Amino acid sequence: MKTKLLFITVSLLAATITIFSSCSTSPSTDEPADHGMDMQMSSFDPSGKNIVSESTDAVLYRQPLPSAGWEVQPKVLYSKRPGATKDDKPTGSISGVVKHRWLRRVPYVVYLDPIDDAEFDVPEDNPLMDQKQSTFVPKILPILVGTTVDFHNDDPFTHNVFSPEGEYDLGNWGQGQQKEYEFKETGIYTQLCRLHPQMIAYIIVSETPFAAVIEAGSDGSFALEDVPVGRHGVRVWSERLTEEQIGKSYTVTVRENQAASVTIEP
Ligand SMILES: [Cu+2]
Repeated sequence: MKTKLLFITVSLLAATITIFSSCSTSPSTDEPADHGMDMQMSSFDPSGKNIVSESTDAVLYRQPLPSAGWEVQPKVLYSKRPGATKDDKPTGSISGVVKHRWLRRVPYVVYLDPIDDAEFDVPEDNPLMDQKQSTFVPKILPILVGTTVDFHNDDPFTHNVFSPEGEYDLGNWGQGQQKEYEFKETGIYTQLCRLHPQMIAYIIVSETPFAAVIEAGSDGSFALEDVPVGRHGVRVWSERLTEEQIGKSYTVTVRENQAASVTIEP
């Protein structure tokens, strides 16, 4: 009974904050309101599967976002080149843009569907998922399946890393220390810290090394280099997209030494 009362109280509080923020900070009616919440709620869904609604009260645990500035800056945060391919196929590039209104607020990632007869080497240096000022950095990390990620703690206090989808808990460790984990299966892995419930990041494990993170607040453009020629499917993921939007594949044909363009409008 106490739990239920607490839930109702918290929900009412959240609703109040949401209404207040919507009135005071939303820059225009068709933009998502930044309700500025940075708290974990009772209906927290670590799988992310239920976080599909664009109504503000359905999204409960995202990172605080910069309140100042709505200017759009073209910026690709992360553009990944493949490790050495095992054969010498001719390549081209993909130049694209993601158009979706939540791009003003959260990062997106694009990645390629599996490529027939292509094998890729995992990077020699493990990519890093850092914990800095109680934030995972980066918030989205795309990797090739089989890659080992280093989890590092930069803060002068203890952090933890666990993932509901990965069913791993790497334990707790202090400043300057790190642990590693090998991702043997494709999928979206939420990264959480048991000690700081507001901390969240995502590791996107796909079957190719071709992926790009599109920073929140950017113009949505991205580029994928050294892609083998042929027809490819491009997919997009963000914590704000629905299962249906995540499930869509956008076909693009890459020709040798040419840039194929694709527009992704989830
Ligand atoms: Cu932590």
